[in-house]
Amino acid sequence: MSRIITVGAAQMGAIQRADNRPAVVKRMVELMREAASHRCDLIVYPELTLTTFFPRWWMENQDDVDAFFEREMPSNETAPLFNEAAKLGIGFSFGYAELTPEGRHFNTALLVDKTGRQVGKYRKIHLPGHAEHEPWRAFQHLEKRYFEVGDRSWGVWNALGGNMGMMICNDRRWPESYRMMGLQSVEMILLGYNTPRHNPPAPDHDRLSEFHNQLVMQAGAYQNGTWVVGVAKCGVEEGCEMIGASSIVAPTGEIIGQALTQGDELIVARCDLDLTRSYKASIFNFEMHRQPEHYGRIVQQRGAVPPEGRSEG
Ligand code: CDT
Repeated sequence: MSRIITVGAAQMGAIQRADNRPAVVKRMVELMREAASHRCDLIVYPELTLTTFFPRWWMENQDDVDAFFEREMPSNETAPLFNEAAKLGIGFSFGYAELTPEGRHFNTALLVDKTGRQVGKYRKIHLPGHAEHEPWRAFQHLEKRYFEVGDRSWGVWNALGGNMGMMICNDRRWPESYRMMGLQSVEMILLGYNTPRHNPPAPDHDRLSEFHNQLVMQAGAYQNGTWVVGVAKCGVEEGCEMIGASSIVAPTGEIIGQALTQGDELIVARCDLDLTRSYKASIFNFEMHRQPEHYGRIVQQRGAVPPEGRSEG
């Protein structure tokens, strides 16, 4: 048996502060047309696709912050994307900064099916970075200041012929994100990211940025028997370099398609959702092999010391 979803991972190059939403949406529409020419069922865009990655700046005026947020979806500015998708009969997923009618701020991803129905919404749970101004950094990473932690867990939606889930950027480094969806029989995880190469508190990690990106997506895919579509916003944005390497990862854990550039680039793969079956039915048959009743006991009976208490000598 095979259940094929042809997916396009729409990596986006840098979006500068002066680039307005219509210009960004135009780039998204161009990638969407290219995806349609490859008969894609679904196109996936990055985290916070519509603007530059604004958490890199300390802003004191809330109006300046809110200018990066969307109060409605679709809006006049994003309508061309929704209209083009309906015309082409293609599903899509993208990330944006969401300002709710109640005034709440979330880092959000949306899934729209081929009929234009908004089937799923996810609000980022693992917000990295910091909440206060840290002037010693070349770039801030103020997600903890500008967003609330997502108010709902990871959902899985039956759409486009399969069980679809979403996570956002830093979520991909945490096994819990994949497993919460794995436990709901997810077959394809859509994931956008903005990852600066330089991590100021741990610069020794910088040379491993792409490796860690691949490591977590490949492990998450394999350990949950799911496809993972990881899509970057990358290139040099306002002087800050962000990694690319957008990847489509099979349930085998293998990367079957990867971007080569640091700019707008579409990678396309025919993904058989039935490839998830042998993993879900054998080595990762959760029903048969998981032992959650034995996971709850966190003990230090073997003398483990928390890192801050460890003697370096
Ligand atoms: N956008 C996002 O979540 N980026 C983080 C950067 C971590 S370093 C503060 C990531 O995990 O890629």
